[in-house]
Amino acid sequence: MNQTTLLSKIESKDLRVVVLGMGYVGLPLAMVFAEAGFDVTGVDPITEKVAMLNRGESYIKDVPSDQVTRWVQAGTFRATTDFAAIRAADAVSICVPTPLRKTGDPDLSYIISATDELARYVHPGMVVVLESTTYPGTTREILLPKLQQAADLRIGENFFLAFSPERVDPGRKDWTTINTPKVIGGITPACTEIASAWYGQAVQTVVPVSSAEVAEMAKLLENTFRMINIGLVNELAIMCERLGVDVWEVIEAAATKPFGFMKFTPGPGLGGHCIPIDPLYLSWKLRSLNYTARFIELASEINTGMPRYVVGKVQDALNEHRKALKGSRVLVLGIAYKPDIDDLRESPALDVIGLLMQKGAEVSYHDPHIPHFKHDGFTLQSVKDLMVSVREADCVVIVTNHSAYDYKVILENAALIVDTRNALGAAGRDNPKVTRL
Ligand code: SAJ
Repeated sequence: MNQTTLLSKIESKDLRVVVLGMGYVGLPLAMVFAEAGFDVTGVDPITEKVAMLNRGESYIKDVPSDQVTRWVQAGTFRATTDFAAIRAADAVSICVPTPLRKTGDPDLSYIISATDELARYVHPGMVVVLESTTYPGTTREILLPKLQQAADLRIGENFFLAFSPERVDPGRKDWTTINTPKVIGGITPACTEIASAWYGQAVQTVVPVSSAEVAEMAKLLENTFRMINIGLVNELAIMCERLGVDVWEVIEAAATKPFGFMKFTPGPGLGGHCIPIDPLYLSWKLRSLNYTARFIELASEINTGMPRYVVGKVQDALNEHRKALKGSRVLVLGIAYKPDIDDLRESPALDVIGLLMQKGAEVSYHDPHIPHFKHDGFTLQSVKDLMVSVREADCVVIVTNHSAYDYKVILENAALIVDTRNALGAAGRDNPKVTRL
């Protein structure tokens, strides 16, 4: 089967789609393809996930169960742990994790194992799109050779391979998989054309680019941009403290500029599964090319240093009240990596808590979205009665500013507060009980 046959299958929606990885990227994507009229099979190695999906149940907050039920009952979506489903597929999207190893190097094991499985079943007449965030060159250097060894595949003639970065922001309602523009870059122009035609049937806007590397790099720019600007305002907070200037007021003033400026705010560090990780894929790749990505490395150094900076603030605040950090009761408010979610991945709160414990503080936490957690060998439960714990604490540290908190009441009842998010606003400025970043 060649390009013409594939294009007609795409046009007629007869294309049989497989999505590898039923996570926060793959499941919404599978639903968007099903919505567009394609027959979709979700493949995931976790049997419980597969069983839930086949019962029409969703475990991803952005995907309502009735959406899964609709397509399961329509017979156009099912899930399986068996990669052999690829044998009958015409099109495959790979949506697997790309974390970092403990060493800080990229962990491509998920991409490699998915590609090895794919190579067992790939056949002429297929289009494959990698969505997982990775370093420029992965699609061409890792996927293409593995897949081409597998069968009589001629890239751009009877087999099409592209990269399209996922842009899923869990919990966001305004920009979702279907309406967020989708960048797509192929190994060859024909690959870009086929992948764009396929995705163009399902998402509102496709942005074809000239190569897989451009698409891989565009994603890294998106998230490196955020990481570096967050690092900039974190360093600005450190500089403003030395200057005796309120960094929050400075940022609010700068943000009145209606053009040429984008507001970021300082915080206790950088959490999440994207921003702290994706840029390190880029700096790692550049190191292999004997180039040091200094902006990324400097921003990463500043961002990863923020938890220690926050603990220093706690120490100084207690010291002002003739208390040692050692033995003091410190209550951490909010531990998710950003407000109003329950995701702990890479959360700086974990580093803040670990450092406070190392220095001998009696640490407790409260998070309305995270009742308990285990980290680095310790398990903590969210305190039962927030206000009792606020009153009992020698110092309260606002690490994640969930909107569920009544900051006015917390301010009234706390002896001391370190506010790392300007959650208290003006009430926290020039207040002897409050220390801000
Ligand atoms: N953070 C700051 N200051 C800021 C912004 C964020 O300290 O001004 C911290 C957050 O507290 C968090 C970390 O940085 O710990 C990352 O925050 P984020 O707002 O970037 O949220 P993420 O990690 O959920 O990023 C995702 C990204 N989406 C994808 O990669 C598909 C990012 O590109 C989005 O821009 C971002 O969501 C968003 O805008 O919500």
